Amino acid sequence: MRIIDQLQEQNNRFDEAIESLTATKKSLQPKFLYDKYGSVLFEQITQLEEYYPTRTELSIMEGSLDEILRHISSRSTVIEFGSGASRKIRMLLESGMIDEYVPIDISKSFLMESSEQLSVDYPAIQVTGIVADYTNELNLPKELMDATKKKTVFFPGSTIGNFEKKEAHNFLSMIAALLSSGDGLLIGVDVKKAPRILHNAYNDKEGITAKFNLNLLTHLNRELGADFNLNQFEHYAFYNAELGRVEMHLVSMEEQVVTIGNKSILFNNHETIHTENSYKYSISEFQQLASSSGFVLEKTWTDPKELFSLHYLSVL
Ligand code: AVJ
Repeated sequence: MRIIDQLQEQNNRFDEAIESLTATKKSLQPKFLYDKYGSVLFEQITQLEEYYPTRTELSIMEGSLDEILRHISSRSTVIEFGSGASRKIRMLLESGMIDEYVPIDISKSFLMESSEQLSVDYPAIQVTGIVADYTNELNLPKELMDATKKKTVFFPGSTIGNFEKKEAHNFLSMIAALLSSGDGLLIGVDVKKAPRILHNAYNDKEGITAKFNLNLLTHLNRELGADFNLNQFEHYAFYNAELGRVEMHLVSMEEQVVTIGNKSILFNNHETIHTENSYKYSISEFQQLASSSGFVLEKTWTDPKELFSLHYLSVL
């Protein structure tokens, strides 16, 4: 097991946060949700009754595992973007068909822990963890991208939904360009559905999603020495049917000034910080996006209620 840390070079990554917080419409990129505690809170979200994506994707994988593995084929390398707790990848690693696993995650401590455990549980598999922010430029070590080896990129959980449509196209095109002919992408995409189900999935009764969203401010207080008072902000999430996305915001519950370094940022009463978009796709919308980004559609799997979809795409 080895860990390659590409994030330490990106020492300006919080400059983006200050920039977007001082823009006319305040926002913060969802990657700032994932410090160590944020990753732990997200794992808790995946266990919630209201948050159907994770268990539905797992059930789809369980139901079609043999077929999925036939596409991935043997002695292959699997590169996973945003690896998190790796419950899904374990289903693939169990098959014994994968030689090398390359998890890529922005949370170093979370990645080291999960990579350590995986290399203990699967001693025959070479685990190379990469600490990186894949929404920014990504350069994977040459030896991992050897064209003679079959490679599959695994991008589960509908994290593709965090990208604006144009960015999603660019990101998929970047992956297609990284891969060689015959390689593939196994990607999970949340499907458009009744607004009430989507609303509930991001406004759980236990308030874990609210904690996850507010923890972003604790992350900035720690990393930037900011003085956000979490009691003066509130979680707010809703489904924007027109744009086909769930939006998460943090609402300023009074007029207040937050200091970050030498910057003072004024928040008007009820002004929001836009912290995440989670775009939802109909099956055909996503298939169009994938084929316009350099991929060939091989197979699409869904659950009986079409709550979630999993796609295997190949590169010509
Ligand atoms: C990890 C980005 C797929 O958008 O559903 C969960 C993150 N945000 N609850 C999603 C999330 C609020 C999740 N993704």
